Amino acid sequence: MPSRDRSAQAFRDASDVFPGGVNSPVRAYKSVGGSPVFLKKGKGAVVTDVDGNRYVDFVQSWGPHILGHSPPSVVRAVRQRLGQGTSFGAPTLEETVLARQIRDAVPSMEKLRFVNSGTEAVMSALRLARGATGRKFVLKFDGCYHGHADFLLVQAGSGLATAGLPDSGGVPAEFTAFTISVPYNDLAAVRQAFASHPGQIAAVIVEPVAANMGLVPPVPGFLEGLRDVTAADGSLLIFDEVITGFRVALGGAQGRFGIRPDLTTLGKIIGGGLPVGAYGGRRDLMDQLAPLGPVYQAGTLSGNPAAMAAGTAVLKELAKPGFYDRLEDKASVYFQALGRLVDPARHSLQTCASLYTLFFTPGPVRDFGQAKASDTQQYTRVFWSLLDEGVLTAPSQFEANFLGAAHTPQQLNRVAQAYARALG
Ligand code: KE4
Repeated sequence: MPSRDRSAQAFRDASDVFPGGVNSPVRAYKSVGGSPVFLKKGKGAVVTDVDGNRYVDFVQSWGPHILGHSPPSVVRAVRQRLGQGTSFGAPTLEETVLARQIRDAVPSMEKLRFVNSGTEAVMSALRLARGATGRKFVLKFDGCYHGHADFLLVQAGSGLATAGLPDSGGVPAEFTAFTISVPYNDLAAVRQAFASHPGQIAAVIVEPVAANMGLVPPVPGFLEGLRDVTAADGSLLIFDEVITGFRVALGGAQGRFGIRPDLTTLGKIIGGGLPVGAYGGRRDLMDQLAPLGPVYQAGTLSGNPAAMAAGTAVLKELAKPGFYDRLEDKASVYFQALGRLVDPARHSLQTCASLYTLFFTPGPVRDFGQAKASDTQQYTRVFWSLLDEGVLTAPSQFEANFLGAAHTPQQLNRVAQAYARALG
């Protein structure tokens, strides 16, 4: 059993100054118990904690590190940029460079704007949707998480699901009165919501591959149905691709599944681990933003040059021929190895591209209700067993795990063996 005494002391110290000892709830290991590891460095697929323990990392900062930690080209680009100044509050060339890379890969984003987080991107996109349509209601899906804007903390996934919080304190009922939440993958429920609110729903926002209740892919026809229902009602379709963007394909889930949303939100990968978010879409919508139009959104550090430089370096790598084929070929070998270990009567392994979740409930898991039936005590037991063998997975059943280019077949083979012992 590796010593994690320094992490434990660090957690005690942090708990004196941060609520729960962390700056984001899921990091506190509340749902798996125990004391979280404090990480010191990352290189490739491996992270090292403050006790010197090394782990093959599948959290990957919750998605940005599709290339692995500290990729040389990214570190070089950020170092070079930082030496010229960290932020100006003025436009820089780097913003346009990254925006053009994004638009080349995601053509539905005819215009876009950078912000500093996924939360900001989603909050801004929904304000724009309401401003452009003049409608009040927004429709989301149970178990999906779109950041922590007040009106979206309804049946949300990720840290709220982890904490068993269907909603959040501090959000007056009036703030969520125009938020409709229905089960994921349930087109009938969506149609019913539109029938009950004809011409009143500004937008449907969806994780095109849900990754915040554990990994729940869309059933065939679900995304196409959302596109049809919203178009028929004059409502907007927003793909929240903060996780899936540049993850499940260079063109994101919209490229993988061939659906063109009206607006898209991005984060994580496009900043290479530095704070960034983006939202964009139809030109006629985006041109309603200040300073052109009446919908306001702003940010001191939006388009931060170092984050732009990091994003550009990452997207240059991702655009190289064969990147996603190689990643998914490697991932599918690993998933097949895991698949041979699971007992369909007790587990379900759900994957999409380089994302996966092992649920401790028979599958398929198609929505939040089914995900919540998972045996989180079994999840916890396996989490700690893997951690003790040097494998860092998501410290919550209601999160996804991330593979990247840096995970080697040898590491993945060793990890599969650790799973075999943990599940044995
Ligand atoms: P941020 O504000 O955390 O950058 O992004 C919010 C967000 C928006 N949309 C989707 C689909 C997301 O997954 C997220 C944030 N993802 C979680 C992990 N599931 C962030 C981890 C955390 O909260 O610490």
